[in-house]
Amino acid sequence: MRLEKIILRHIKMPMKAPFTTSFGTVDEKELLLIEAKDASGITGWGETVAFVAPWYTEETLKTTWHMLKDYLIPILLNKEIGHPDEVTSLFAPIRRNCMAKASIEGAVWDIYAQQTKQSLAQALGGHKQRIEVGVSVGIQPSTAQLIKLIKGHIEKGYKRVKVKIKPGYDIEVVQAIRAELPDLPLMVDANSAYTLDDINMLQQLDDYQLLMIEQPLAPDDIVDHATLQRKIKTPICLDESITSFEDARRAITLGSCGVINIKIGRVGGLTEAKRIHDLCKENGIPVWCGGMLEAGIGRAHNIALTSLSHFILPGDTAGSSHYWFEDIIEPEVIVKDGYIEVPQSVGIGYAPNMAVIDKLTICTEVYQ
Ligand code: OSB
Ligand code: MG
Repeated sequence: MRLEKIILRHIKMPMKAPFTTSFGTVDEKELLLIEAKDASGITGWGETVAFVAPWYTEETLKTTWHMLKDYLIPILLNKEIGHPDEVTSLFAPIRRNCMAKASIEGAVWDIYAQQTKQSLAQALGGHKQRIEVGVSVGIQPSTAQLIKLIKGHIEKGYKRVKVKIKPGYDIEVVQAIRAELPDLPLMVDANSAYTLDDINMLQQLDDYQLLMIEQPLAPDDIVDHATLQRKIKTPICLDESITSFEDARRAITLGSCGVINIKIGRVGGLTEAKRIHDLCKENGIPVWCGGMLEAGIGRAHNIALTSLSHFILPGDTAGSSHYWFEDIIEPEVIVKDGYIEVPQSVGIGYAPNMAVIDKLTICTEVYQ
């Protein structure tokens, strides 16, 4: 393939409810949509997942825009690309900036799937026909409100619930949930809000049958996580700390985690995500697909990735209506009895809804 035109659209989407973690709140999602046109007339779509502020990782909407415009698009435009895996090598001279790289690499994968007349899931080597879905619940003003929300999600069929924790909103919250919902498949995510000084509280969490505790310690750490994992029984799941295959290999070698959450944007694209999946499979480390409050295009990529065999735990890929009044794809992503059907049609399996996209677009840039 040869990309001869790339259209970037800056989109702002109102969220149904604000999403709060230990570090920040998102109440509207801004993103860049990448529409990449191949010389043969095929169009592929990608989506950036970086937030406006750098609280989750160092990338922001503006840094992804800068990287795309000044480095990544110039590398790919008019270059002959045989297979999407080549994009990872072409981008290798650019350090990090994983979310920027992943957004356009996703569009290349979409084109490749269409060119080879496969679904994106098939192109990636995924065979699951449907995927299991969990839901991630942000920090709430009260425990009563949190439990009410969780009960609503269970009624909708979600297979597991993740709650965000932070210092002062942790053990009591877990205790309260367990008192009412003793059998709920439950996990917590700290988004790096703790240090080894909090070991007492982290050890107390062992009493609540949590499936895992996600990213308790620093985003750039795998040493303290290894120390912590030796002192608690609950498996640690790494999120922020894993930005590449090499990070995953080192974390597994050190015993820093029992589970890895794979996010396409965090690791720089689908090719790297697949490599991490394969490594975890060889090493018996369960994986699941994380979420970044994606709109429909990013969500479609997550669904395709999750069709790979070793995504054995429910992901954070809730349905469109969990986040949006109106999603940017047709049909919207639907969760039924806790499952999403993996689309079998060619490409990402959902069509961009241009009427909604046009309504939400703040500005457009064209590169050719
Ligand atoms: O840490 O997994 C996280 C959302 C934004 C940033 C980081 C995280 C999350 C979530 C929600 O937990 C996942 C989702 O519903 O998309
Ligand atoms: Mg997380």
